Amino acid sequence: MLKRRVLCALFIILVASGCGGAEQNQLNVFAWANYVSDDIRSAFEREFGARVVVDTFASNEDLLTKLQSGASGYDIVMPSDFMVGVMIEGDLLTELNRDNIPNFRNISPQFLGKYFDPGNLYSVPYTWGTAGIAYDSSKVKPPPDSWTVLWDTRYSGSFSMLDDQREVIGAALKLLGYSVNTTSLEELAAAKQILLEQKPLVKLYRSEADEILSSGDVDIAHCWSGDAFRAAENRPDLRYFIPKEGSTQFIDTVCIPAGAPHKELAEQFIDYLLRPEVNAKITNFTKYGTCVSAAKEYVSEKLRDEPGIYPSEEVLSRMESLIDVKEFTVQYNRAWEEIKAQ
Ligand code: N2P
Repeated sequence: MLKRRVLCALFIILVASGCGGAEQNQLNVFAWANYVSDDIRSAFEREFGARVVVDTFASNEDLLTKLQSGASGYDIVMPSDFMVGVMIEGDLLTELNRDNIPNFRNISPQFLGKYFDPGNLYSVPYTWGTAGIAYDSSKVKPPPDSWTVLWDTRYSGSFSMLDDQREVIGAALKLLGYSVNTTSLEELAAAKQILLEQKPLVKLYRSEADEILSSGDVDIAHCWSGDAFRAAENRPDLRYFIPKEGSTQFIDTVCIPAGAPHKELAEQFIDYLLRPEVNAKITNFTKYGTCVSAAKEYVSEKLRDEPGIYPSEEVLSRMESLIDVKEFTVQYNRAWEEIKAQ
């Protein structure tokens, strides 16, 4: 009898605590740093009676590794363009139920139907931007216009590179006049070579460049556009430019991983992000370009007119999107390992 009561009490405790499994209304988000602001998170929590937990990753490859290692418990992930294709092929994403995402219609058509997910069955564009260089204009003179500033011994120990293999190798490839998507072993070897030469000058490899620029840890950073403008709010002398040799541009997306514990809540979250006012708030916070046309009128004027965030057609014509290089990826992996290991 007593035993039964104890068992019964134990059962109630386990049920009340969710059996230690996935919490009912908890949305687990795996995002780039500073992509989901606290006020967006808490506004969603209030409206949907849910809890949102956000973890961050530093590169597409980190995100891929996490999903490949099995049940991650994440409901929302944010791969960039080329990585969406890799993840679809690897059966790592779930098809979206568009009925739960009516605000999908708010997305500008220019961001839809891309090669990595032609029907947008798995991915919703979230934000877009470029990679380039941020520098403190009171310390770096004359104003640089080329990737070569990141090989200039005068700035040894005062700059950072992204901690992202395709972006860092891509910067070196661009400096050499090659495509960021090269599948030539010679071109890749040449890029690796100059990155090995650069390494003693690099203070650190870090994707969260806004943090180290704001804190003054570095005066120059290879970074993504939004991070440069976020840091400039704390350090007004910072400027951002896209090197004359060209660079990368990206579309980051929102997806639901295969086996996500809270798929419907995840779709509600995606729909929420696509409300024009909410999307504008996100853009005002992340300082990346919005993919929601109707959001633009709520985006702060300063950002809307910022050519570093919305570059001219001329600048965009020098940009490349990273694409999946398929079997050649192992060569990039190997080159990156060697660069980081030295
Ligand atoms: C935001 C990082 C931007 C992601 N902090 C680049 N794909």
